[in-house]
Amino acid sequence: MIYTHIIKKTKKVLSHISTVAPTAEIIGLGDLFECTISKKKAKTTRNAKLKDAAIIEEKFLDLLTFPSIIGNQEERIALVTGDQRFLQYELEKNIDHATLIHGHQIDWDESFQPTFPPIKTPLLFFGHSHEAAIYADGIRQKVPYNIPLAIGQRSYQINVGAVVDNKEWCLYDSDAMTVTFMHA
Ligand SMILES: [Mn+2]
Repeated sequence: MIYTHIIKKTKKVLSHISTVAPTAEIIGLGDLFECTISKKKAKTTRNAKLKDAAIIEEKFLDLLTFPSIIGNQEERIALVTGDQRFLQYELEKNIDHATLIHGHQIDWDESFQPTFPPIKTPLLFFGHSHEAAIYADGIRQKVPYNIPLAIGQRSYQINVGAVVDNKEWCLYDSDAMTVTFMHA
């Protein structure tokens, strides 16, 4: 069962969130699923069976009780299967002083340097590459774990990291205007 470890990690993150921030609203940042058909093959694949395009497990679906942004994986699964359920997620979400997108909406050059899209909020949160990262006005900085970072008047672009590899998530307090990188 390939998915057992993903379910385990997702449960650990959700339980950590409920311990640390029981009243926090949870929002996923995309790529909840993984398309098992490659990017290259996906160009010509249509009407594939869902079981051939993604691993979908009831036990995992049961954990997804929160809204999410759409990721490139959901888009690819929808493309190759025609299954519209994978397009139910929002492309962008705006919350207090923050914009949420998936990282495939950012331009990445060959050395993975991002050009962020123009947004109206000081904070941009995204997921995509499985590595937490923080950019202050576009310049990458060291990720501070477990320490609330005061946003002040700056603009930050924040990759919250991945549940699947490192059980990472980010706590954003929009009243205190702090961001805390977390490891479950
Ligand atoms: Mn992605």
